[in-house]
Amino acid sequence: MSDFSGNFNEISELLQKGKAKDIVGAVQKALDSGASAADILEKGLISGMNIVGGKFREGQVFVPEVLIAARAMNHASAALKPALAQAGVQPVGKAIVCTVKGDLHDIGKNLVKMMIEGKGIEVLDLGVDCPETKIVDAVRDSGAKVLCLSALLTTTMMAQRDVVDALKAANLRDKVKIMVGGAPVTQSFAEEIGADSYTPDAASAAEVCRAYYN
Ligand code: B12
Repeated sequence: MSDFSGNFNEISELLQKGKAKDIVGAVQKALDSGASAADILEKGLISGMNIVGGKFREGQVFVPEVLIAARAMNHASAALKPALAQAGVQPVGKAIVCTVKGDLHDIGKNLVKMMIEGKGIEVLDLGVDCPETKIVDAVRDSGAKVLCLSALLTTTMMAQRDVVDALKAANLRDKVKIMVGGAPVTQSFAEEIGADSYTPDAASAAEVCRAYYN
């Protein structure tokens, strides 16, 4: 395969600058020149977002810059969606995704959603800041076999435990496989709260999720 690294750097830089319109063109250009959607996501978009995250941590950029980068990320992800999805495949089943209560971060959740859809699974997206009651109702009513909970804050990851407990209290724990993720979440935390699985990124999340339908 030829070297697309120039495109990946360009995409990463456009993301860091929050150039929402230009990044869609750059993503399309990379796809047209044969780069895979997974590489564009990892080497361009996520690596750019990680740089923004590092600068945010160091106090070199602030919330407005991060929001502008996040908007560019959402535009670029939407442009990648057709390439990630498998056209014309009958859904094998349904999954629920959401970001837990108190947490507004949705970029990772949206990527997990897209990658899962790309595996031919229908996704019910409950959005961000999602209370346990809404999740319990969705598990009861939707027939989804897998529940994916995203949390980006050390404080809100505790809400993942609350969801597991709320499902137990509603006698619905056995109805779904619970997957947890987000930057602060770990395998041992997943085990501690009684979730079924943890994975560190959207691609592996989609693999594990798909396996639950076999
Ligand atoms: C973008 C961002 C924001 C944006 C969010 C915009 C949006 N629409 O999402 C805004 C500006 C709103 C924001 C606000 C805040 N943020 Co913020 N934010 C970030 C930042 C820079 C990037 C997060 C991101 O999108 N990463 C890229 C995605 C692709 O990665 P990801 O979410 O981790 O997802 C991947 C995996 O984790 C996994 N995954 C995700 N979900 C799931 C689910 C399942 C089931 C599975 C299996 C896998 C999985 O797959 C994804 C793709 O590979 C991070 C820093 C960082 N580097 O993480 C800080 C960060 C998360 N934020 C932080 C903070 C402190 C805040 C605020 C409290 C700031 C403030 N003082 O107001 C608020 C909180 C708002 C709230 N209530 O939620 C801290 C959290 C510290 C902590 N440990 O708790 C971080 C780490 C920055 C820092 N270093 O200080 N933030």
